[in-house]
Amino acid sequence: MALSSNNTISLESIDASSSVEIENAYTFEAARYVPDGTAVNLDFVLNVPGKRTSWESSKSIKINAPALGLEFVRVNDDAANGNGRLDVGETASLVFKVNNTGHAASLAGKVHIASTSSDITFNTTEVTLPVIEAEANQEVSFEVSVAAEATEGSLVDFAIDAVVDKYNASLGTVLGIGLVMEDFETGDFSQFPWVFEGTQPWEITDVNPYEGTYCAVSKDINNNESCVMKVNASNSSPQTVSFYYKVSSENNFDKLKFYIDGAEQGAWSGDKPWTQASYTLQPGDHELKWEYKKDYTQSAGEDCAWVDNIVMPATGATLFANFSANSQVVCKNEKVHFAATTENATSYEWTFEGGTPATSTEMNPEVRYNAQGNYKVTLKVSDGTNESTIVKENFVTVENCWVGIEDIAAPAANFNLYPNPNNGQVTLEVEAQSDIQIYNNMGALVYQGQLQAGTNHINLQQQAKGVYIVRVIANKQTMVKKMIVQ
Ligand SMILES: [Ca+2]
Ligand SMILES: [Ca+2]
Ligand SMILES: [Ca+2]
Repeated sequence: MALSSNNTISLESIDASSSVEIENAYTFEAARYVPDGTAVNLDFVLNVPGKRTSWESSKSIKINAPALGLEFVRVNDDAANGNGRLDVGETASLVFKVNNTGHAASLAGKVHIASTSSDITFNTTEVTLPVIEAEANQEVSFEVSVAAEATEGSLVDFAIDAVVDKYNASLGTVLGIGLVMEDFETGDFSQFPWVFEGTQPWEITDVNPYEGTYCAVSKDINNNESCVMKVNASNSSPQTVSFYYKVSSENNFDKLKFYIDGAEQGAWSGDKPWTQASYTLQPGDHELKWEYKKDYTQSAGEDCAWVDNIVMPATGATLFANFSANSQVVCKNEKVHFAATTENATSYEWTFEGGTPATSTEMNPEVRYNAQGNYKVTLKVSDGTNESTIVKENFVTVENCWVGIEDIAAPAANFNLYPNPNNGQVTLEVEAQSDIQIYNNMGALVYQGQLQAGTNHINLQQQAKGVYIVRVIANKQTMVKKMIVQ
């Protein structure tokens, strides 16, 4: 933050036991990027001519700024089959929410989307983001089409980046295409490699299925007997397994039980109509098992259990390249910190259009750009077996925050600056009224104001020691000098 007005004001005399209030005594300008809630300490010194003592006081103020976050909301396929999922050959909208959890409204910006999947095409990869008030949010949506050749039950990824001036947020999300479902409509157990255990297998029935013509039903068994059917599933990301069940049995004693990897997840008995059950599967290989088991005595109802519409985890690609950056709008030669966010990757191949370095194999490289423009970033990752590549067009915007120090010849804006190095107190001499901007070495504006023809004094003692770029603009000409505060 910089004081953009004179940092010394004069006071008239103050009567004993009284106070004066000075409105708009100081004005401030915050840098373009300041994290929300950053504390700024202001020190005040009151000097009275002729008095040896000075009075000091401090005040800390917080800077309000936007703070952006992104979340996936839903698949809007109301214009297609309306099942809330992406299906093979379908065109739908992906809805995301940009949250501004900060204490200041965000400026208008943009949201980009990309995918590593060749089964996905976007109507547009960039949408405009309007101003978002503090602690408010804005939904944005992207129209996507799923190729007719896409595999039912495969996974696709989406990488979303919101950019609002120097503030940004990134999100990666993975969705399944269509469903891998056992609905027993083959009329047998041939669709999946079912295995049967217990006293009796399960069988297919066409009596009162949950949906369609068929469902699975446990076979007629005696006391102390069981019917078991099980199938293996494999998923690379946390996913859901769900199914519909129905029971008619001796309540609390003869039960339908569902197991994941041998661990009981649910048990139902008595008279239960068709009901959906849903469980999360952690990544890995899993055994899904349904068992109807009777205790040692008594029977009730139809003495069996039914299962239909088992939704298995989606399969397919296991590796999705994605990355984020600390800032997507930077000054020339400002460092950009990239971070690969792909899980399970073991190697990284970055390509930075217009960047230095132009390529990297680090997980989290740092890159500078030396010319104004919008640049593409490509990341290819590998886990030793699979590869995945994501291309983000116009990912980095490089601004000409200051003119190159070495390539200036601007007589109208010529100025003297001394002493240099200095302790933060600096004198500037200009020939005509000029605008002045001072940037720190991260490209952040720390001071701006106007210089009058002649001698001007600027106090930067509240700024950190280091190298500053002083830019003076007069008569549409710009002159830049380097200044060292020590
Ligand atoms: Ca759908
Ligand atoms: Ca069915
Ligand atoms: Ca019983």
